[in-house]
Amino acid sequence: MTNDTPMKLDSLWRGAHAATMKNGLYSVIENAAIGVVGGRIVWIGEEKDLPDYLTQQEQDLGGGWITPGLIDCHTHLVFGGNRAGEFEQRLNGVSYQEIAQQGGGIASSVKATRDASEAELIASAARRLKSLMADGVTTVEIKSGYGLSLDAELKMLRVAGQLGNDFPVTVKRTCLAAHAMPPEFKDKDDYIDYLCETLLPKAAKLGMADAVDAFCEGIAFSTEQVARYFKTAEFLGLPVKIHAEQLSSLGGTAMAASFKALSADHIEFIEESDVKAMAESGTVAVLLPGAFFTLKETQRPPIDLLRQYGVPMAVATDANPGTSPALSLRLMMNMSCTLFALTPEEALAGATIYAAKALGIADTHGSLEVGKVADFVCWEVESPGELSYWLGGDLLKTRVYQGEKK
Ligand code: DI6
Ligand code: FE
Repeated sequence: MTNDTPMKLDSLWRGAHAATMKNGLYSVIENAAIGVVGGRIVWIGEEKDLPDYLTQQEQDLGGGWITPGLIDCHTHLVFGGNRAGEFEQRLNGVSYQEIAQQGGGIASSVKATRDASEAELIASAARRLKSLMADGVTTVEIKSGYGLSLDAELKMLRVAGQLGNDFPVTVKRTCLAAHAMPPEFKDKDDYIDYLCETLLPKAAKLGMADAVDAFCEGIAFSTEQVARYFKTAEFLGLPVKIHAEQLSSLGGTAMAASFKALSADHIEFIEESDVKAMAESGTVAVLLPGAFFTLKETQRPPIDLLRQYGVPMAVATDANPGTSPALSLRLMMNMSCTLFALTPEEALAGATIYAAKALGIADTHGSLEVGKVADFVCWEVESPGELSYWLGGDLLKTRVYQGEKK
């Protein structure tokens, strides 16, 4: 830029290297500088190339690495109670299914969530949200799915929205009403009818869901039932996502791809034809190593096939009280490397740019590029690979949300 008028910035950030994650790669800028106006990045490059500028706020980050703010694209952060007791039972040899038959499992979280007040749900979810934020998360997706009635699902979605108002974090809300069977219904098709006729239209009309999700599994809903529910979502203009092929291969992923699903999540049991369908529909593969680990699964998602077909891979916590009580997205990045053989670069792309794509917000979030929202983190590390290397710990130095230190 050879312009006589200096560029006017709200803030200028310098003093660290940046892994911008442009195109899903580190795309490193050494000795980077980032100029922000109105919460958006207006300039990014090497500090030595900075044109003349004026700003009220110049911040020296004091070394380390800057990355995009982390994006947790799959969580069930809002729920009543917890299931630590079931964890102990499982360690003593009681199976997940036996626990479910005794009224535990998802049903116990549904009861506790229905019984909890909004204030109680906000307070318990806020603690979990703060853990994610302290470890670099600036955008989080939160699903409903422990309400399973109009009132209780809307309560969960309202709580999720309130968390986004109360904290410096962007919340994307997903309606997962097709998660399990509520006790009032005996027949799965009847419940799906209720979701299509009543619950989804109401949630859409109130603008309380950014997307719609379903659990497609033998213990939950069939491919046909989920397809019917997705048709309603499509009619209402809501994008879809799916929990599929986690424990068995039912064809949910390929069906979801036919609806141009934003993402198919878990997907341990997908086959080559599913991967091909995902590549064609632009569906992101969301890997959830926390649930894989907790359930002691052995079938890994087919990472090589996903790479071969160029399907973008995201990594998320799946934070939930049953199968993934995970509160660090960085730990999930580590586990995606250790358990699924992702590279640390793929893991970081999976928690930034491809997580943004899984939420349909990659045009504004997930990488450090001009025009994008200025959500970024400066870490006390010597290389970006360290983010996937440490198991936990406190690496965050500075967290910037929409251009402000928060
Ligand atoms: N897949 C899971 O692993 C969780 N939900 C889902 O659809 C389980 C949630 C729970 O056990 O509470
Ligand atoms: Fe989940």
